Amino acid sequence: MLTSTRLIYISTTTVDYQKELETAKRAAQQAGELIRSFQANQSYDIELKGKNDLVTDADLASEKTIIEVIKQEFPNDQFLAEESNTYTQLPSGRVWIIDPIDGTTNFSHGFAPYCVSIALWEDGTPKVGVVLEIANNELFWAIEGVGAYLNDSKIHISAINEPAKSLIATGFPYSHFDLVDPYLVVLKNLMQKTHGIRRAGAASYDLCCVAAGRVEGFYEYGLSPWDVAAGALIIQEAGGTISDWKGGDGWLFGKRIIAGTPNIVEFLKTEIQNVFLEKHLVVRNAANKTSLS
Ligand code: 2AM
Ligand code: CA
Repeated sequence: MLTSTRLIYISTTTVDYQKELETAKRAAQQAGELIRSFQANQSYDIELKGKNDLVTDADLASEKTIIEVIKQEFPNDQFLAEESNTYTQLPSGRVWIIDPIDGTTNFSHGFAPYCVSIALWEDGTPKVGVVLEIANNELFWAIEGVGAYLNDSKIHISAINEPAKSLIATGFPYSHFDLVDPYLVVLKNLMQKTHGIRRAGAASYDLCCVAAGRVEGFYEYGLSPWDVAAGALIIQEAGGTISDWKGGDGWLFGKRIIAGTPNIVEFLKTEIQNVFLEKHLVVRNAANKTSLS
């Protein structure tokens, strides 16, 4: 029997990046199986890369699997992957941006969600994004210009535009605590102005929740390209907006992101800019990152 995913492909035979999408999905599913087996056997070792910065051998095995699967199909492509990354800015050409486990802290506690995130960017533009939430086996994906999907169903951002009726996702600071005080002021204000705040613990999943209309907005600081590269395309293809905290497009390496419905992005930007100092609103890239990032 044809799945609706196949029907989408048959009706859009001219769509580029289908092979890249299928490869990314296959890599994500293989990595997901691997991560589930680590979880089922409780057989992973945890190391600290920095304060609260966990890496397990499941992260390393997942990254190896994903890169191997993609390299088999696209041997000339570049890779920007969390556990082996050396890039401080996006290289030109084709680059796969990979988080082998987004939400490693969640994974290490057996607390869902935790995800695999795989994106293909080409000359600074996202082309394909795949996020697999492993515990619930939700596969979010998008191709530039084709739309955003959860498994076989098209997804769209929420129709709610009023802050007072919106649910907002965020992440809590985990290692650079310099900005905790203004962060808490923003949090307190948003608690009072919205339906509430959610903290899932995996940024790629937060972004997919925006795309699927489960929350209206998301903001965080301190994230890396691999946390946001796939989810951002999925949001854009679902009709949403991504911005850095200044309202610019420096969110991939910029460590400050806002995403959501267009109106809620404007609302969150204003709330953040009302509280954070000007100098804290922008971090250009990892090369000139400060202790405040
Ligand atoms: P990670 O699991 O890939 O590190 C949670 O707020 C989000 O922040 C997750 O997407 C998580 O991704 C990211 N993050 C980055 N560094 C982190 C850290 N040291 N501790 C917890 N989350 C971190
Ligand atoms: Ca990770």
